[in-house]
Amino acid sequence: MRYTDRKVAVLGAGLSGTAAAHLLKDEGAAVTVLDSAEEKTILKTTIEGLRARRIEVICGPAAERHSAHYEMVVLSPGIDPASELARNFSRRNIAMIGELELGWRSCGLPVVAITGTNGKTTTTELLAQMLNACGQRTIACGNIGKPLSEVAREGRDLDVLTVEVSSFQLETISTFRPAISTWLNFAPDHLDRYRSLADYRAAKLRIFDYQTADDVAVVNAAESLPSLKARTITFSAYEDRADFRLAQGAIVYHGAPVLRLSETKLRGSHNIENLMATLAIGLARCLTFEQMVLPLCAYEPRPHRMEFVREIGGVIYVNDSKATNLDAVEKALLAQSKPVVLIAGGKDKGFSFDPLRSIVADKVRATILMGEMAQRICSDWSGATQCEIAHSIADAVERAHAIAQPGEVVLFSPGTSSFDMFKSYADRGDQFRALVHALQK
Ligand code: UMA
Repeated sequence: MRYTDRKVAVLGAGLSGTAAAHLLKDEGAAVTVLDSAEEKTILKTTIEGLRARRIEVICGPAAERHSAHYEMVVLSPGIDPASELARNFSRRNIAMIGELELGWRSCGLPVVAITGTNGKTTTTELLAQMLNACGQRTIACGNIGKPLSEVAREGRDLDVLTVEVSSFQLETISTFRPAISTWLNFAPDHLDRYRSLADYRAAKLRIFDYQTADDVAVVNAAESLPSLKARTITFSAYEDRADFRLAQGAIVYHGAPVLRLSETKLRGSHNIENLMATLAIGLARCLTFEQMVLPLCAYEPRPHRMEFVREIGGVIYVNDSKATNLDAVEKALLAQSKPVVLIAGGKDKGFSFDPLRSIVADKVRATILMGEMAQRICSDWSGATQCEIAHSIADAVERAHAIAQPGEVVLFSPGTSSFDMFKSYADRGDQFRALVHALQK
């Protein structure tokens, strides 16, 4: 066993930390989980499950004081290496890795890793569905919600892992080497964690750090990336020099049509690039276009991503709760051909909504703002659109219903994360959908 009798601290008792702790226990380590939150705020079943296996759990202020006698520490992605909890260990020079790195070391399978500011989850799901349909056994895991450490423990009979990776996870890798690394796009995000956009980009670029000339990098041709060791395949809906590009309503590869867009259920230029990246990965995994096209055309868009909810009195309601940064809102607005009543706002992630000002002036007739950032967005967009502030999501939906006119779209595309008012973007989107369904005509 890899970690026999090693004293290991795992930071965070969420999905990643819990999976890491169980994996380390399986591998013979003496494990302690430390979490800065009070014990009562953490899932009871999680804590009971850990303690039942003699994994020590320490929560609240005591966790922050507890760093002695460990040989190694495993970090959950949501915990900033610069946080007090993590610095207790780095100050003592205790070896620190992230949960992704831990899972990778134990999984023993080739990995396709997918990063990008937007489209990671869609591409990860699209790819996993396509590979399985083509006979290459895989599961979608990583940032999508299933930690790599959990996959490693399950020991399933798989050919390859399809792993969504975030900048938070990549910050703490030290050997993670995907056979195929995918860079979808880059846009401002997570400025509540990083000091600058350059820091956020540098964390994401680590996806290529351990690749060699035997590996493949699937990259967006519109991005200027440093020179990469891996063999590259490029894609772009805008750049003619890309290997995969767009021509006359089809994705073409080196000039030959591969997939007609009208045959897929995905819409918008961002989704075209997600499809291109998936085809490029399939090509790198020796699949033929004939094999790939059918499963790609069968893929249904997931909830919370430009999801049509309902039409009431000529007004269309769209749930785009997954839009947690400005780039995603911009793409949602660009896809609209009707005047928009926009519901936006949420947690303050450290960026201004000012960059959206001109597209908002162009596409949005009225805006309803909510959450921590409501007042700030209101001043960023002052003069560009009519703004109202709502006190809850129910209030926001009622206000939108009252002002939207036939022929308009009510678009719920918050542009930031949900944690000021909701458990997750999915909880936020579920509440929006339920409120829209409850509206009277
Ligand atoms: N905690 C501390 N101290 C801190 C901060 C947090 O003790 O300073 C504790 C919290 O009290 C909590 C635990 O850490 O108990 C939570 O850990 P976590 O935030 O890493 O959350 P997990 O449940 O482990 O989920 C993580 C990813 N979360 C983040 O990166 C924030 C999930 O991505 C991922 O699905 C999961 O691992 C499985 O791999 C979510 C996410 O929002 C979806 N990701 C970001 C994004 O997509 O934009 C990057």
